[in-house]
Amino acid sequence: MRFVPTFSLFEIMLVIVLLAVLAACIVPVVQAVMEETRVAKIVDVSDTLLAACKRYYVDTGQYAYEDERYAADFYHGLTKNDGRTGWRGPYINGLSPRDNPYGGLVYAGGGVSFDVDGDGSTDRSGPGNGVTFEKIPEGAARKINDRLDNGIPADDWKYTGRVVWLYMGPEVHGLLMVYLIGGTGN
Ligand SMILES: [Ca+2]
Repeated sequence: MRFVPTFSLFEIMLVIVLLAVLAACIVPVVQAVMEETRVAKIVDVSDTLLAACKRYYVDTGQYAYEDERYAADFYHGLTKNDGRTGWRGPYINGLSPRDNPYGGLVYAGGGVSFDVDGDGSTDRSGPGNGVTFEKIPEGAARKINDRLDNGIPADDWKYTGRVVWLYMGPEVHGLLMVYLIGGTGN
């Protein structure tokens, strides 16, 4: 005679509840790990661009653009010969939405305006390099800020230091900007 296990409704309900509790415990952990991975990616891309922009500046004496919003070679100096004297690139393989784990645009520009030392006034402005990531949630921006702006007073972390974060409405969401090099000031 074959043994057929039977479960009471109570036992089945117990298993379902236990699975639900288990899932409720695991999901936040997985989400936290995924956010850490995304944060690390953005810090890594910023570091790569910093090195690339420095090499471009050493070669050309100018600040590069790498901006997919525009087609002209002038806006792709890190990947293509943009005609500037001394250009010896490419300085990076490319810059695409794959470099932004939150799915927004990412672009490096040839101008900066940052309160890098966090004293409340802009101290790096004018020609220089910064990188912008679109669609960055505030929680992730705060973590990136804590990695790159360690030591800058936290009260106004959104506006001071190398990392700046602005909420730009539901389409772009959070605009995260990281100072790289250049700019003049005190
Ligand atoms: Ca900051």
